[in-house]
Amino acid sequence: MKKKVALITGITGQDGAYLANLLLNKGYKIYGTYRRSSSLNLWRLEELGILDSIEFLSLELLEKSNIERVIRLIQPDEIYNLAAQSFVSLSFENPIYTAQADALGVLRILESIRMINKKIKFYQASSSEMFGEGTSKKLNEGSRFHPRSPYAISKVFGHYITVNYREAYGIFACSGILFNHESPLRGTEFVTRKITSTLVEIQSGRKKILELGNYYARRDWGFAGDFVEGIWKMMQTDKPKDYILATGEDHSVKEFATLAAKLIGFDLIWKGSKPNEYAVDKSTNKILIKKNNEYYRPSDVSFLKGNAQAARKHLDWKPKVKFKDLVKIMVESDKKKALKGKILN
Ligand code: NDP
Ligand code: GDR
Repeated sequence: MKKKVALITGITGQDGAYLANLLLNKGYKIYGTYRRSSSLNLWRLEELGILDSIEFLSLELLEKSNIERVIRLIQPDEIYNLAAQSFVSLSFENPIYTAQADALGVLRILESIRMINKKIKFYQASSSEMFGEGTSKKLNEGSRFHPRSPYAISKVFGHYITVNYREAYGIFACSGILFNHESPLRGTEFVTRKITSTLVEIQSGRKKILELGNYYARRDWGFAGDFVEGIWKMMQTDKPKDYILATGEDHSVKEFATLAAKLIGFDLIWKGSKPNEYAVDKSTNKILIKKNNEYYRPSDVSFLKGNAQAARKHLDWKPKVKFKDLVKIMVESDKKKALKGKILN
């Protein structure tokens, strides 16, 4: 039988690497796209040991002709659009670039599919950030969007344009509304990996302190390896539909940091009062974690928790890795890297 061909935009990112690994195990031929730059970001694919199994093509979300050329050339069966300016904080500094990439970039791909071959299946990486502020209840596919950042607003456009191309042109186009998912391959700008990598570096004497923004924010954190399975399952159904992927549990940044510190071997004591609490290492009495206003966002989302019942029912998907194990996996990986003297990128 002919191998299925998948195009993964954003293959150099966290989800791109895990998804490529999954699809390779399922026998796909994988084309992955990278941004042309002076230094290629291939460490995740190297860590998974799959760098040599992927055909690379350069693709920039801002260039329609570039996108069209890539799709015409490889004629994929499935396109997974994971590429995005994905850091919420940065979207406040670069809102126009973020909208170009995360909103119009999606449309450029969909338009190319419409022109070239409407049979190509399309997956869009939508985000729980689209729900924004509102409720501490579990959110489902019918919950209202109230996006709170240029990133989230761009993702809302990407989401609805995907729905529109499905409804208007009959393209198999679906969105996964994914809640936060983390791993040892997470970028160190995101809070979970910032916490595990910095605390490990403090332990090995390379850094002195961990400075965070709003550590009372609560998120529904899962493991990226589980979530890419759900992404693939969405693309294998008879009828395209949008699904939430989430664990259904919420924890605060403070809880994440406290557990990570404990697993690394620090005995933390939290002192002071909200919102100026700080954590001291009991054995040295030195401040280990403190607040830095620089990491606050102009408007943040304080609580996100998802209900993935629909994915469970229709896709037979459920996350396997629990919060405590996720923190442990990330801490262990960073400890191992630090022991080998590696840079915690
Ligand atoms: P990453 O930030 O790790 O990866 C983003 C990828 O997009 C990288 O490969 C990056 O390339 C590429 N990219 C960025 N800008 C452009 C551009 N202008 N043109 C082409 N490629 C570009 O993100 P994740 O893997 O964590 O997330 C994957 C997708 O899922 C993103 O769209 C994100 O918004 C979305 N998402 C993620 C969630 C999560 O918790 N991880 C939750 C919900 C949605 P380079 O390596 O060169 O920077
Ligand atoms: P998020 O992830 O914005 O949810 O977006 P991030 O880890 O950046 O922030 C989560 C929460 O932690 C608070 N926070 C800090 N965040 C960072 N990065 N650094 C800090 O020092 C810090 N201190 C506190 C934040 O304010 C926030 O409330 C991620 C990305 O992967 C998106 O692309 C994706 O769409 C969403 O998850 C779902």
